[in-house]
Amino acid sequence: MSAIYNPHLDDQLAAAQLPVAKQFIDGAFVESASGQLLDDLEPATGELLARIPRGDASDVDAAVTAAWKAAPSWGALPASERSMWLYKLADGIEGRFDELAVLESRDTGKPLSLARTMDIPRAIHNFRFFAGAILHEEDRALHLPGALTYTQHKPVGVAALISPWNLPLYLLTWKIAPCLAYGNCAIAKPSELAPLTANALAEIALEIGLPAGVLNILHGLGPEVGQALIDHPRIPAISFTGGTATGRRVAQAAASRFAKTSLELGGKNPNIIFSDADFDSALATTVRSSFANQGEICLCGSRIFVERTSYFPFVEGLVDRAKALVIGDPLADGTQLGALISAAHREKVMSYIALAESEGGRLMCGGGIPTSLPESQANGFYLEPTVIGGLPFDARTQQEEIFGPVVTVTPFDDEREVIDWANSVPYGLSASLWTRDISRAHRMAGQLDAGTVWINTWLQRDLRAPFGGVKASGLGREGGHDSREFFTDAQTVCVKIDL
Ligand code: TXE
Repeated sequence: MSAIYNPHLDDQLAAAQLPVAKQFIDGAFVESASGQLLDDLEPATGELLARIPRGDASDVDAAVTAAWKAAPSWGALPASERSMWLYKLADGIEGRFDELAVLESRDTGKPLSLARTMDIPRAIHNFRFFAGAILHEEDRALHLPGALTYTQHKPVGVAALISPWNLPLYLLTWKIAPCLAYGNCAIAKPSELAPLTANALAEIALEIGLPAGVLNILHGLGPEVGQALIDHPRIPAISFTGGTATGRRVAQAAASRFAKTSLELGGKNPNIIFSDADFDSALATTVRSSFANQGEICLCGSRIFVERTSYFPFVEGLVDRAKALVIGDPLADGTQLGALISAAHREKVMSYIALAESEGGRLMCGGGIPTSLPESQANGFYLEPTVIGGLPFDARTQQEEIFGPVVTVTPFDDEREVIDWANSVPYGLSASLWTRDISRAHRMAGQLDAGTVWINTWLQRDLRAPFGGVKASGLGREGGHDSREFFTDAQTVCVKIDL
């Protein structure tokens, strides 16, 4: 959690020798123009973890100047050379794998095992995927009598990349990798709540000698440095992942100056489980899609609809498994659930549990702060995995994004009903559908308001596929060719041929 710098925490930091991040501008680590700092707290303990610069519009100006200075030569490099730089960044992350996994776990409260199996491997994969992808791009040639028309993809130049705290390095590199790969320079802003692996990535860029200005990383508060980025007249593209309310601000700021935007926002994703599904597999995956990363993944399934004939055994299984999840020190072996990102976020999540009860919901497990934690974790931002039943599909708890280890369960009777309920929310990021009836699976997939539909699985990703949401879950797609479309402008060239 970030807060304005508290000098009393200085001694703690010096004693622990923990990182002090800096702005990374024009290939060098520098103080922010304001000279002010923010405190970065460790969610598992509530104690100071690091300090970061409190960036502002002056830092943004400096980064924009550096990025545009580097852009022409970076964009002119052959794809094979940019590819090589991306491989070097991937190797650099891999070379510091253990350290980065610990940093990510401590900065976010997520289990170290998850950082090791998901966050850091995916950050490496993001760079390697786009390093390979740009070697295989093709443009179109269109033939008419008397004319040859062809397309070419020109880099947009400089892009702002703004990411959230839940999957810090994973999501930041999902933006940085294609941005750089397709010939642009980046100004990346990690969340102020989990900034440390981004700082480590800047160290890696420096170590490998990435040309100055190609990757700039700015720290600070969203409404300050983030707002200055989205308002900046010389940033033609903004890729943003975060909350829907912030996404709306980004869209408004960008629209006023016709900047390109890609917005990946919140979700309220349904898991739909039919009685003919593989029960054990549906149950095991639903436990994961409910509580992985403490439920703080935009793709988590937070509304679980189960066909009435299987409802009781399924919910009983879900509750038993939720109760058995090991919650506690993210760094300890065997921990399955760590701490939420901040005290404020835990309060928000808990306010939804209270809301659910006031709406007539029944708490089937969890709902409170765990009481059996060791003293070292007593001030951490933990919350029990929580299952709530008995709510109508249109209760606020079933409509609004909670973004924590809280799910609702609801029985349904037929396909039409559950599609209507699934589509009743303002969001449309993903859905997970469980059935052995192939026709039903395909028929329903097309009817669900969701950017991604998983059938008998969850969170499996092919990075060539478009990723994004509909409705309040966002605008635009990234991944594979869609990332290329976003980070470049297609230009059409028409040549007259004398016949
Ligand atoms: O996200 P914000 P917050 C949801 C989740 C959560 C809610 C708010 O429901 O409770 O959003 O979380 C930067 N101009 N998700 O407040 O504010 C900010 O610094 C430019 C879903 O933490 O959206 C950070 O880098 N940038 C989500 C980034 O935006 C601004 C993941 C995201 O922060 C800015 C996280 C501004 N005015 C939360 N204000 C998902 N879909 O994965 C903030 N930022």
